[in-house]
Formats: sequence, structure tokens, C-alpha cells
Amino acid sequence: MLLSNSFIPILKNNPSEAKIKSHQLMLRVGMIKQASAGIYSWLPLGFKVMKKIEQIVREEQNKIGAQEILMPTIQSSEIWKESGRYDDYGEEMLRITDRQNREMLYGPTNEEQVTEIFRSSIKSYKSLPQLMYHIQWKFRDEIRPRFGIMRGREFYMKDAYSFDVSDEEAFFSYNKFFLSYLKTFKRLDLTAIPMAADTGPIGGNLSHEFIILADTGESKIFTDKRIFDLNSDDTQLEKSSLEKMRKKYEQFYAVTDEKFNKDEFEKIVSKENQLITKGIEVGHIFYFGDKYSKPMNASVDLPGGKKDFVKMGSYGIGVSRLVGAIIEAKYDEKNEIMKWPLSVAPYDIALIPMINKNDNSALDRANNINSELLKNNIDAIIDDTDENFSSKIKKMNLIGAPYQILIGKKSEGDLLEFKETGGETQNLPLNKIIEIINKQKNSI
Ligand code: P5A
Repeated sequence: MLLSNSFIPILKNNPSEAKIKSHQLMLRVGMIKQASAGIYSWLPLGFKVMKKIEQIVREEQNKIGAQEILMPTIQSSEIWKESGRYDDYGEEMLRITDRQNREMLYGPTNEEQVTEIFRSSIKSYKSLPQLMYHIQWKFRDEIRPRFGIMRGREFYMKDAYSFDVSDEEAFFSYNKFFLSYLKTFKRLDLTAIPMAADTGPIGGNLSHEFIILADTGESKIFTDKRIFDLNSDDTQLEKSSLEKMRKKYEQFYAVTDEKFNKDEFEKIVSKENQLITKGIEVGHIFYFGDKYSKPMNASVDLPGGKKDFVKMGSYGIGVSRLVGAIIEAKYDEKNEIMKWPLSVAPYDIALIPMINKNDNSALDRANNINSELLKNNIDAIIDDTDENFSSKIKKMNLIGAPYQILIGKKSEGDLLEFKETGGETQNLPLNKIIEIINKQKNSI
């Protein structure tokens, strides 16, 4: 892709309205454009990153047997009246009246909608478990939308729902999502810590927030540092292995401020392991049993002939928020260098030719390199503008392709000046560069 043909409206300076680095960078490199308070258009660069995140989230949901559906953004108030949440949800719910004077709403979440789908078709325990998810826009009329897409009013969420015959089976489903979240965030090159959390308007009494550390995060967290050394690599998708994995995480104190108890924290966690810091909530999972199935009458026949309300959980990931969360984790704002994880990068590599007046040889060379890269499924952006070399490098450092080839005086003969964005340059032939990138791609 040529930069001159791309819609990447870059600003020279940091926009003054942005308070945190993800919001600054997203506006600076034209990833988003505000439409109104807390509502954004996604421009090509931002959209590309979000779609890649969405795809990773989708693949990890599919791996645990969740089935993708798509529910509407606009819901009828009827089902919310059935569950009892229509009044409880308060001013965060955007209420709409259609031309027949029917009360509708822009969905802030989909527990009711999915329960309504389930109850109309599934009647027997034999069809359980059912895991379903969709990736869809949500609207919450947040009182204080801020930090760009981090706390938007309109935002993109993956929300999944599980239906089981008993608490025991429902915990199995819960643990599958727990594992799938750890794997999803790992593929995004993030360390997300599961923390015991409050359930708020979703309800239930078992819940974990998945939090990544960031000074600008809105969640205050209290944790035992050792939780950061854990991984789920050896966990199998079966009951006992999943239980063991969740216990392994739960043995360490890790809570957000709503669940914090100072005496307990100081008693359980030794001084040297205590960590009090801030983080960004990128996912949240809930188990709430029959909170929705009972008032909405979603029941199944049990083996003995009796009926019971189906046991449900719900599982959210902030797909649009993750774009900002990755920037918070990866952007070196002092040196103005962004390096996207290759798994979600808008481009794999930036080609930066030094173009002199009346001499197109560097640009020709960039185009030739690009053809080779394309054959190897490597997506490059070429800065074909006639700006000077150093401002091109600065611009590409912000766009954040994880690799760069500088095509100037030092890229001579077969050897190209290659670097990881923000790293040291190396002189390498193109086939070696392709090998490095593909090796990295295959490892994620
Ligand atoms: C779980 C799925 C739910 O809504 N119902 C369906 C449950 N959970 S939640 O915690 O309220 O939201 C899930 C994730 O969505 C992101 N998120 C937001 N992102 C951007 N702007 C917002 N205003 C916003 N609100 C929630 C978070 O990542 C959250 O973990």
C-alpha cells in the first residue's frame, strides 16, 4: 500500500483534547474520528487493527466450541421488562420510541435477547451445553465518556452466553471462557490478570475481570505479584484440568477496589509480594445461574422428567477498548514510537525510501521489495511521499508497523537496512527479512 493513496490523516502535534496516550496516538495517526461525545468513526488504520483483534477473539471463542451468531443492536423493551432490568438499568440505557409508539432500546448488553432465542428452541437437557457469542456494537449512555474509545458510549464488544443443566456443568463452561480469555490476551501480546470483581448490573456472585496493567487505567487493583508468573499453557479443555488452572490463579490475592479489604490483603500477601496499581479492564466474565432464565421462563427437561431453569453465564471482551489498551501497553510516548504486536499490526512492515529529486530509484526499489513481500503474504506500507527521510521515519514510528526497511544510502547491494521499529538496525538480505517476519507470524 502506498502512503500517498491511504487515508491516514496524520497530525503534526498531539491533539490537546486527549489526556491519555492511546487517545493521543489514535487521533494523531487518524485511527478514529469523533462523531459526537463518546461516539467515533473508525478510519482505515484503526479499523484494520480492530478487525484483526476481532478475528483473534473469534478464533479463540470457536476453539472452545462457542457458536457465532449476530443479534440486533436495537432491542424491544418487552424482554427487559420480563427480566426486571428495564427500570433497573437507569439512565445508561438509550431508550427509543418507534413510529408505532413501541418502546425500543439500543442494546447495552444481550442477556435478555439471547435468553429469548434460547427458550424458544431448546427444551431438553440433551441439547446442553450451548455456548453462543456475537460481536456487535453496544450503547451505554455513560455519564462521563472519556479517553476516546476506552470509555465510549458506543463500543464494540464480544459477548458470549452459556446455558447449562446444573451449577457444576455451568462452572465447566465458565472455566472454558476463563481459559479462552487467557489465550486471547496472550495472542494480543498482553498480560491480562483475572481478578475477583463486583457484578454490577449484570448480576450473579461469581465474576472475574481481566485486567492489564496501565497507569492510565480506571481500575485500581490490589494483587500478589506472583500471579504474573502464571500461565495456562498446559491446560486441557476438560473439567479437571480447567478447574486446576482456575484454582492456580485464584490462590493468589487479586482484586479490584470494590472487593478490596486492607486487613485481608496485608494478612494474606507478604510485603514484598504486594502490588497496588492501576489497570484497564479488557474483559469481564459472570456466572449468575437462573437470574434471567427464571423470570424469563427458560427451562429444560431434566433426565428424571422434572424441569428446571437453565443455568447461565455471560462473558464480555471490549474489542474496541482493546485497541486503546494495546497502545497503552506498547506506546513509548517519550520517543514517539509505537510498535504494534505483529498479530494485530495495521501493516507488517514499513518501507521507507529516501527519494531524491529526479531520482526514483529508491522508490522503484521499494516497489520491487513490496512485490516480493506480497508473494510471501507480508503486508507493507510504502512511504512514497517526498518528505525528508527523518520525518518519514518519525511518521512510520507513529503508525507502528513492527518492522521497517530504510532504503537510503546504507541499503546497498543485496543488503537492506532493516530494523524492528524502535530497535537497532541490521543489514540483511530480503530473504532473511522475510524469514524473520514469517517465523514471528507462525509463532502467534
Ligand atoms: C458480559 C457480556 C457485560 O456487559 N454482558 C455480556 C456482560 N460485561 S461488562 O463488563 O459490562 O462489559 C464487558 C467489557 O466491555 C468493555 N466495555 C467498554 N468498552 C468501551 N467503552 C465502554 N463504555 C465499555 N463498557 C464496557 C470492557 O472491556 C468490559 O470488560
